[in-house]
Amino acid sequence: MAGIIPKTMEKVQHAVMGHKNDKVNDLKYETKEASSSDRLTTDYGVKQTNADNWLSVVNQDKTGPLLLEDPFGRERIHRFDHERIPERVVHARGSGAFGKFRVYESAEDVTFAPVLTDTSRETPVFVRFSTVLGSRGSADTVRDVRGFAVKFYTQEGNWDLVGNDIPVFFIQDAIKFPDVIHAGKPEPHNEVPQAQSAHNNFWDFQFNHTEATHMFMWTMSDRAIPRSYRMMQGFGVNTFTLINAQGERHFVKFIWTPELGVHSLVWDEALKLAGQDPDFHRKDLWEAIENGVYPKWKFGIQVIPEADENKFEFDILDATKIWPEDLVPIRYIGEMELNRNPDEFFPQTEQVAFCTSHVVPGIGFSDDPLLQGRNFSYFDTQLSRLGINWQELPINRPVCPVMNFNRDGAMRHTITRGTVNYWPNRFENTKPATVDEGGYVEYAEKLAGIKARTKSAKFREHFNQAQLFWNSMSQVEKNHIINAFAFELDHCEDPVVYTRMVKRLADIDLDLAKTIAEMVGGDVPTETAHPNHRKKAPGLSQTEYPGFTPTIKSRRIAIIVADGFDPAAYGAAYAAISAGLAIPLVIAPKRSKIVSAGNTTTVTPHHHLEGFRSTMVDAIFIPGGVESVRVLSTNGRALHWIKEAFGHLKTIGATGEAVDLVNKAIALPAVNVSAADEVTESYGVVTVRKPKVLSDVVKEIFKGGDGFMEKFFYNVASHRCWDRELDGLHSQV
Ligand code: HDE
Repeated sequence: MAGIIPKTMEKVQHAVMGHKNDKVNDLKYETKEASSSDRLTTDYGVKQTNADNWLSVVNQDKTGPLLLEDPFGRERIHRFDHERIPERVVHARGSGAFGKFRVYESAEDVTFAPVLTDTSRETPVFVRFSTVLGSRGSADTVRDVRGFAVKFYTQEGNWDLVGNDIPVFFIQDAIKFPDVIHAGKPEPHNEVPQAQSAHNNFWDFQFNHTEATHMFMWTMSDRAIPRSYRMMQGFGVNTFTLINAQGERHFVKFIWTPELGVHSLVWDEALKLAGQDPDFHRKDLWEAIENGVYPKWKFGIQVIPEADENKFEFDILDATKIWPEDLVPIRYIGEMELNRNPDEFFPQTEQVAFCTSHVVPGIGFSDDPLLQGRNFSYFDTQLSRLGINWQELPINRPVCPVMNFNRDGAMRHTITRGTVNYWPNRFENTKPATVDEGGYVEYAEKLAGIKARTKSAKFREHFNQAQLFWNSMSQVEKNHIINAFAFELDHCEDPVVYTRMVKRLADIDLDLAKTIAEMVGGDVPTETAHPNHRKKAPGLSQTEYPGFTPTIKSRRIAIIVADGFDPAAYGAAYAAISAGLAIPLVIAPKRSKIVSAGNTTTVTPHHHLEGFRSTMVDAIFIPGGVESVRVLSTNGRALHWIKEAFGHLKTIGATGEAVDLVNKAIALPAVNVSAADEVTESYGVVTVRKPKVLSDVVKEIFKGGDGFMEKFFYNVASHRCWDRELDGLHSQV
């Protein structure tokens, strides 16, 4: 990653080392540093004198045959041949980080788990974000669900909360997981397409499987193309339970809400980034942590007392249903911060292994049939990926003592002294804990029933919440969902697939179905068996999601210059962007030195216009300068940068002569640019003719003035200019 980003702030690498973090301390002893005083050895410790030549028979300076006896040569190749382990069958592509979790409000009324009640406690965590469908080498920005898996290293053992960025799932019963995944993964005959749901099999399954209807509305929404892992919500999806000191049980859903707000890419940008920068999200997370702009999430719970289990029109154990926030409010009780990047990808991010069945005292399962199946699956999958001793791996082992009579198995590391390896034993060594000692006790749930392959009647209703989701979207989000369906179904060549899917959409909203039928072909439906109930719920729309303070923190802002740029405007903007903890990236026609007008300032750009693309930044700023603007106006790529950023609804700022450059690139009468000295803001394009105005206002910026930079930053913090899209301007340049 080095060289891609400037370090705008003092590097706060691994700052958490200074804090008390039991997991980081635990891992210290496993971590080696390579240094120049080290000497190359084999794995069995013998120093090597030559690491470049396989031992061979040399005859009068001629290269001879290699000798199989060379242990150095063979070890290198054997080790290399076995470097790969099976990638995860789902969620293969991901990236992770260390951090800490703390509750600021005790949830002791509903649980006795110290991780959720002890406000003085800091629990170390490791979090892995992922896509679901793609292979390990696939692109980050594809349309897909994102995994959000958190391992809490608590003093009572590991708690794995293995969630997604979408609160519901495609299926209600684990037995169907292989089917939904097979249908989404590349098709079996030709292994096409990679990391895409836009194909016949995926949509064939969605039609044939009505319980997926709610979930596919979410995956067609902007939630499936996040701007950053740092700007996604996380949901435990399944219903868990909490048990308090009085022995009372509550049903619970877990929610993470990001401090930076919930934001997405636009689809065209996501498509381009998949080729231009397939590691976009991975780099973004790394970069934010290295820059000390630590991602944070609030941790919330939705709680339903046991007695109210059947009070809702949906079954609260059905993972295809949300608990609408107006019925069951989210209670935010804690916060998570990610503040340390892994030291090495493979032993940490790749080998981290999560298990939904790993909960700690005070937290339990419910009878959610999806969760019950997951509890079986995760342990099983770790056996095939990592082997039976997977929990001994440094990243997976708990920070509290582990003591039992599990023994042996491939790659066993722990060496336990003593003469017995069973319980009960004559020494009473390692005996079960009492409740007072913190032993886990299952809740004494009363169970009665007959054996059958069926579920409660409420599980059979599949459209209400799909409608609720659609109705709750803002107009912009509805447009994006329409475009997503139009794209996906256009990639289904089989008319049976897209024709049936259009019919299915009529079960959600007739107008939606009609619009998609027009776009992709198929019969235009005229009636529906499931008219839209028109109800809405809070918290579903991300453009209308409350509760975060708009900020430019960690946003990438390109400053485009060429020789002869205005040094005052450049310097003021660079300083203001850095001060706001955003990342200024200087982009020019070349990466060698660029000199300002009057030769007063020389800058070395971070990238050139061809190497970097507008898709990789959140906003662009162009300072004036007669010569700089003349050069940029004749550079097709520079004009394309501005047009593309405009098309992707990004904030564009320009001062002095650069106002004309923006005008040339965009050339839309509806977009006003500054004609005189005053700062003008129109459709997220912020301009001012007189650079002096800019510098004055920059001085004012932290006083809350109403000048150029403030308007520019306000727009950047608003993420995108939706009005540009609503008025159809984005597609006209
Ligand atoms: Fe998973 N899932 N899943 N899943 N899942 C896996 O476990 C499975 C489901 C989720 O970063 C696998 O270690 C079944 C829902 C995440 O390492 C596997 C069912 C949710 C990750 C598995 C589900 C998830 C996984 C593959 C249906 C959201 C990545 C590798 C009953 C709450 C964790 C692995 C990481 C990974 C099985 C459904 C989230 C095969 C059987 C619902 C974030 O065990």
